[in-house]
Amino acid sequence: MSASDNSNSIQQEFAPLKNDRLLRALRFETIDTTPVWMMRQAGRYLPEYKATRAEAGDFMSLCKDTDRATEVTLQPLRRYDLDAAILFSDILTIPDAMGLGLYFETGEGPKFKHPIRTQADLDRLPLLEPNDSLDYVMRAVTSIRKALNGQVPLFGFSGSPWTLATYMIEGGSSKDYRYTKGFLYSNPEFLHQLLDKLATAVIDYLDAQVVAGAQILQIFDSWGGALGHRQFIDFSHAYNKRIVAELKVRHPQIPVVLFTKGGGLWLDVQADSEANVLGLDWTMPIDRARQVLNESQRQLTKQYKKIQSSKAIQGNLDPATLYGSPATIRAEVNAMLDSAYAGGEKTGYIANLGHGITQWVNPDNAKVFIDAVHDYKI
Ligand code: 1CP
Repeated sequence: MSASDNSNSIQQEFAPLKNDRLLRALRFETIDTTPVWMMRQAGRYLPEYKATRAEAGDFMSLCKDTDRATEVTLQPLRRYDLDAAILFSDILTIPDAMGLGLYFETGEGPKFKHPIRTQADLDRLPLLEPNDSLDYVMRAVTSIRKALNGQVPLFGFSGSPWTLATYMIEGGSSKDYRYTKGFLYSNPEFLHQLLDKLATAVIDYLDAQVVAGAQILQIFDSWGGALGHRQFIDFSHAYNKRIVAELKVRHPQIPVVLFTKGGGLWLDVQADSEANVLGLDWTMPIDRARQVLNESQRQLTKQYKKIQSSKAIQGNLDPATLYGSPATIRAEVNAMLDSAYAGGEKTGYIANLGHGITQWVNPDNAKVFIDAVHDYKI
């Protein structure tokens, strides 16, 4: 039995989807109103999240605790009329499973005990067995999917190879990517070896999430925007394109969202992939993105001599908008939706923030954002 047959039979074990607005929008089908969710919708801005995390002890224990990971995934859905859920986990589970020793220092974000700096470090990296070292993620996916009971579709996710590589080489978060870019310009072959291993890992990881019950996938290329133009194509896009192509072989029915923060300049580049949706941050106007994507569709159709389907767009409210008043949030949402539908087509768009919601947002303002999207008449 092929992997896709397997996933289809697994998917049928779960309750049918009651709210398919998000899936309809990305297929350019008619919708009653605009679907909306928020990147990092489970997190520290919610007091109930902080309480559950305190019970679990620390962040990774929360990720590994099936019941609590399910609980925090569902918390934002109890407060808000969201059109999707996203697995509670982290992009850094892959490097952790590869033995880099992830830990969180209070107030300092993620850190790795064993960053990748030498050929020996790279050669030691094991092949990822998602159902073995990351079985806690798969258990969470299945548990969340069951608990949702068809309420909304469930996103699985992964970091992109480039974004994961920055954490693995730097040993944590970075502002300048000193070591990663150092390799890029002094020993590109080394970086390509790591990215190649990560691409294989991401494919198997996302494949396993679909088999466990994920209905849509997002690849977070959070730091792709740090690259130069040609470097983005070679060190980020090429690997994302390969990942999406392989996922489409294994699971043709599962939509894929590709989100590159700072990737607005490269929509034409990213259009040359089988991703169904491209995520935008707030620097790129949605109407302009639509024009670029329509032109790319025409060019790629010519290039491949085969009709290419249009990419839906996801995004792109500046998360800092949620520090504003309810009236400001509503005005900004209306302007965003005017821009999304300016071309006249009233579908093909998923509302979201342009990056993750921050811990300083008042939860009531997130509700204003979500309700304003649904209140907008399309
Ligand atoms: O203190 C805490 O409770 C930990 C904060 C936290 C949370 C809530 C971290 C550590 N990760 C998460 C959850 C998380 N991370 C989700 C959950 C699902 C949801 O969206 O509700 C997701 C999708 C992620 C993905 C993630 N982790 C990304 C990609 C998205 C993005 O924001 O660009 C990245 C870059 C990370 C790394 C990471 N993990 C945690 C932190 C604080 C960071 C960022 C550090 C940095 O800025 O470099």
